[in-house]
Amino acid sequence: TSAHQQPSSSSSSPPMAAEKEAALAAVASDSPTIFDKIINKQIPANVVYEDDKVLAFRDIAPQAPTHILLIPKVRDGLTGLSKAEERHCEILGHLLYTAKVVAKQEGLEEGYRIVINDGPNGCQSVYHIHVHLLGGRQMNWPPG
Ligand code: TR5
Repeated sequence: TSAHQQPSSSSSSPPMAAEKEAALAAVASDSPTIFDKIINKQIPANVVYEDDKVLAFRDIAPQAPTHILLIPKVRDGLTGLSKAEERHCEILGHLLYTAKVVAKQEGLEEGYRIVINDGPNGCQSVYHIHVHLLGGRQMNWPPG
């Protein structure tokens, strides 16, 4: 989709399946991502929560009435969950706890879903770890 600013998604091309786009994104998984520009305020984002370690902002292509991404401000090798090492335990816990705080802030009393896509099969398209917080509608199971 146009939300994913990958080289393959020029406006003249037809929309690409998310799965294919995710596979292409994995090729350059160690490069800076669009999220660095959001952290550095080079491009705007709709920020809903921020502290010294974590930034939370609304997804540009929401898949639910509430769709927020939570990211660490410093990637520190954490391109995805599969790259996690023991030193990342604190930030991983902080991301999850912050997801709960933001869910409450967003009024998601009826529940919500937390998603971390990893790698091509997980449909990951941005290689800076992020937690999706989705809510405001009934989620389905199994997921697609
Ligand atoms: O597919 P994964 O799990 O990697 O999730 C990446 C998410 O980043 C998708 O849900 C995209 O919609 C979202 N995304 C991509 C861009 C973007 C964004 N959310 C907010 N703002 C964004 N900007 C400015 N640019 C993007 N390319």
